[in-house]
Amino acid sequence: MLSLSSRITPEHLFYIRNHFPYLIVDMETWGLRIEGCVNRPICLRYQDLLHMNQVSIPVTLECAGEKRAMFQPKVRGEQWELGASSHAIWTGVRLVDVLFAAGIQMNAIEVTFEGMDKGTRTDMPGVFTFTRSLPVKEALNPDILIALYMNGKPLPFRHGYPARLIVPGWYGMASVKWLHRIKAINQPFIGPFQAIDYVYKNKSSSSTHATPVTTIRLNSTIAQPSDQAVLARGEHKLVGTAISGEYPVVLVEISADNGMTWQRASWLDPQESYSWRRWCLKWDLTKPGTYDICVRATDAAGNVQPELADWNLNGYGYNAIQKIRVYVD
Ligand SMILES: Nc1nc2c(c(=O)[nH]1)N[C@H]1C(S)=C(S)[C@@H](COP(=O)(O)O)O[C@H]1N2
Ligand SMILES: [Mo]
Repeated sequence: MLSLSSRITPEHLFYIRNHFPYLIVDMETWGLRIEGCVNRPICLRYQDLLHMNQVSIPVTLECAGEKRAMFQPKVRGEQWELGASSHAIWTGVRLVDVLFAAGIQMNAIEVTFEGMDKGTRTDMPGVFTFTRSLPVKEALNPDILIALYMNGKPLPFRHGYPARLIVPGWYGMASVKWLHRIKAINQPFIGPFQAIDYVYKNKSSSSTHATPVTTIRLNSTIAQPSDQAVLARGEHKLVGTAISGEYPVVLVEISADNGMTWQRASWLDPQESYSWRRWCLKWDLTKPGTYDICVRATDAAGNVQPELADWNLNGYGYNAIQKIRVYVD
């Protein structure tokens, strides 16, 4: 389910995705360490972070597995349909400020982010933390936050308290929760949540040809009405979202005849980097029957959502034009 009564998702409806059981954080001993290829390794306590310059940025998080259930043929993994996407205003310290405070060295090529949660995997022995990396060039993006607040309140525990990374425009896996260690490294990071999971792979290509999952693909969603809904005759409102991590979304179109003719939807939200844009369309239903409704988004570079999503083994990045069927009695 998608909640769209406001642009910001109410906290109790914000999606949650964890790879491991919840952990216990001891704030007496908690600190955020910045180490590796840096001139001055540092450990910032919660109070230190609270006293640094704070920045607020609205960012939509979307799981790379959102809409996985729509892939044909089906793929393994959580069968997300709609709802693994939510929006909040995040406040915290710019990652770049912290990297410069520690004196990141020229020889660093990536920066890793380690969460405190850990556990086992089914595909290899050992205990792993949820750790991800970003290329240095990305890590220096001034919009990446070490977030301490969500919608003006201290980060809820389920969303990564005391601190989480927010990587705007990227799928959710990049935004590491329960962050406690940042390390600049001079070789590629190959942890399992980087090199095994969150790569686009298909059957024929070897793992060396797998490409990492990064930015959110151009995508739009119909939240209302839902698929297979039975509607009364009269006026209805179609409502949904559109987003892309690459270019601004400039157009959303709806078809009520399975893609034969298209109508432009109106925006409920202004264009804003990194944020979903809600759209709506009034629809007057006079004739009973079965309607195949489609929604497609277009970005500022002229890209249109594909008819078919790029099938991949782990079912990431589904962004085909969404189709639903509704019945009018
Ligand atoms: N430490 C840690 N961070 C994590 C994860 C995790 O399991 N552990 N899951 C990631 C994934 S896959 C997603 S989609 C987002 C979900 O963030 P949310 O639970 O706050 O919505 O967190 C990311 N950060
Ligand atoms: Mo995710």
